Amino acid sequence: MLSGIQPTSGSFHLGNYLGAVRQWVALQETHDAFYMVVDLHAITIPQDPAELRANTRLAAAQLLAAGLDPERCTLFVQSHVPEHAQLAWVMNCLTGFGEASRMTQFKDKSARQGADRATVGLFTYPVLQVADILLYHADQVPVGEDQRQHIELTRDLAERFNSRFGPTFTLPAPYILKETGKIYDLQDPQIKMSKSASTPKGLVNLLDEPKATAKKVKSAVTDTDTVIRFDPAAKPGVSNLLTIQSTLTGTSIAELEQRYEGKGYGALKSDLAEVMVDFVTPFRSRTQELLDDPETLDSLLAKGAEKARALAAETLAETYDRVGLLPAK
Ligand code: AQP
Repeated sequence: MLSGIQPTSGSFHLGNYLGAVRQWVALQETHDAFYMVVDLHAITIPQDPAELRANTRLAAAQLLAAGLDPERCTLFVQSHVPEHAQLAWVMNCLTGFGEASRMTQFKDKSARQGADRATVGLFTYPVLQVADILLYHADQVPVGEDQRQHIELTRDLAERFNSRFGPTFTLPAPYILKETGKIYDLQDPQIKMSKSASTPKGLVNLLDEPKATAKKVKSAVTDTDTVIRFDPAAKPGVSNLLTIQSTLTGTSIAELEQRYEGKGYGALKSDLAEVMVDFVTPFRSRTQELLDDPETLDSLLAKGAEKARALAAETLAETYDRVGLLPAK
């Protein structure tokens, strides 16, 4: 099991948490899990160096605050394990230019940046993701729906490598929950909640002031009807709110529909605002406590990198050997 999150935005948003991180916490109990803060992915878009460093620690602190336990999983920073970039080069040499051009995340992100400003790093970042996954022989990758295409690319490249050079890599499968694979923007429930595409009012950052979060939930876009029913096609806004509430409280959607029968959207929003405040308040203080002790955080990340590196170095050595690179004496 392997997954990663970018240290780009400072705070994680609700989509990151419900789509990915929440599953990471659950899966550390049942799997040999590797989780990382993907700083090499972050620099595919211009970053301020001091902010990137601070955000990398902040991302690690948020993962621990969300429930990752370094005794139960391997948590590390991607750039601390140089084998990621090394394997990515080999994988770049197996990837078709047209194949990489079809990645929709690249198309979206480069369109937002402007074609002239998008970098080659942004173009090949799905291939770095391929290397991330293959290094650990991950068979499952817990992510949001927006990453499905990259897992498919990973399977294609693993298969290509295996058939050209002999069985080496495990073919991974995406681990995407139907319910929370795509959390939507609160103001525009047709688009996914995203740090770069959402408006500030549509994006719930977990480290925001709880009061501001409650306000965003209360002003979420719904529809002109009054019935609280889960129907993503006809009622995307209400369905998104039901999904969030159901996941955070462990109450089924059917139960929530029953609870709000005959009640208006105001009741749902005000309950959800309360649920959100109860969730983010301890999350924020736990994150802050972890940040207040950067030495412990750094040494924990160093231990994670050491463990990850042992496995990654083995996979890279085998890959180099299969490809025919002459070993250094
Ligand atoms: N709206 C979402 N619903 C469900 N899952 C989501 N993820 C992201 N948005 C949603 C999942 O979160 C994990 C980490 O994603 P990332 O490293 O790409 O983090 P990010 O850059 O903060 O995510 P954004 O907001 O989606 O970035 P942009 O705006 O740059 O595209 C992944 O597993 C992802 O699927």
